[in-house]
Amino acid sequence: IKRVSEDVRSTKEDKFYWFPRKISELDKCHHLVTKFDPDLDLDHPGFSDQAYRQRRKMIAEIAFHYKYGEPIPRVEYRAEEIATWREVYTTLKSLYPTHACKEHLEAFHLLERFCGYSENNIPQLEDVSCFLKERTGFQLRPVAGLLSARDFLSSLAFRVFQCTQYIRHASSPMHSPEPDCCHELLGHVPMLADKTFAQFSQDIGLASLGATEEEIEKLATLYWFTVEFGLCKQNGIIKAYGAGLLSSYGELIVTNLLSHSLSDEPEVRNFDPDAAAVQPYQDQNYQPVYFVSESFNDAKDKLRSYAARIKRPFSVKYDPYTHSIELLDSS
Ligand code: NLE
Ligand code: FE2
Repeated sequence: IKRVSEDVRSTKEDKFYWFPRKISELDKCHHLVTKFDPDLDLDHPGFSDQAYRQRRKMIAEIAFHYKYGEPIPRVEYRAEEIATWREVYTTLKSLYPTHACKEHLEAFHLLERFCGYSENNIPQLEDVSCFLKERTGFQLRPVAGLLSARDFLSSLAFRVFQCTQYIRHASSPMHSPEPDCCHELLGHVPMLADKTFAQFSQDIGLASLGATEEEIEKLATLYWFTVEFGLCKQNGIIKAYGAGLLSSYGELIVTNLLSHSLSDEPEVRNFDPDAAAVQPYQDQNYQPVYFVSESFNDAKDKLRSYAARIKRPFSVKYDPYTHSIELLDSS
């Protein structure tokens, strides 16, 4: 509540939330939400594992100290962490040929060749960030846990993806309600290597800058049903492109994409941003509803027309040369 009054700036008679205008100001976008914290959440699989909680704290320190422009410090992962990674990696890899969209498959192949992706190695964020910069101009920065939707989305406006660096607890490899490095590296990173998808992600970010709380909530929900849990049709077959699916073999199998008829459980609907933006979602367990897009281009166009209808006292333009936001007065 306090943050609200602090963050509302006024220009002329219009009030809007503070937002970063240049990429280095993402250093100020670090507000965590305490959901899923292994120290606070009794249901967290690591709650009674002191060693795990200690390790999470160590890795979180990297994110707390990180400043824009620095290389992302490397983590030397431990044998038990690599064992969890191996379990997740090998199972998902066996599902991708039938369940993942072609953009994911292509990028995954490149990541194995050039970025240290293998069942025996947890790739380093710094290496992956360099790879993405070359592909789509996206880059990573380390984050200690789940960020507020406003801070998370605003980084996307700059083609910066906030990435966790710790790994899920060994007792629940097939699904984690919170992001971890399996989710980021196996779910998000391959998709961010695709040009159209990268633009789609940045568009959501740009739409969020200075938006009202209500609009942020809707954009975060849209993000949830696309970037996290989106499906798309390729050659008449439903495939996954959402990172939350592509990093959870428990959920990827349960979606039962291979035998879907549109009336089965879970429910699969055609993507419509106005509907997706207000659809209640499940963030503890598997989704009861998914949205399927015709293509990324189609999803991008639909999102753009949704975003154009959001009322703001200004419009924004990203300057890729200076990594900054230009404000255009639209009143
Ligand atoms: N459920 C996903 C997984 O197990 O990797 C993470 C989703 C984070 C929003
Ligand atoms: Fe995610």
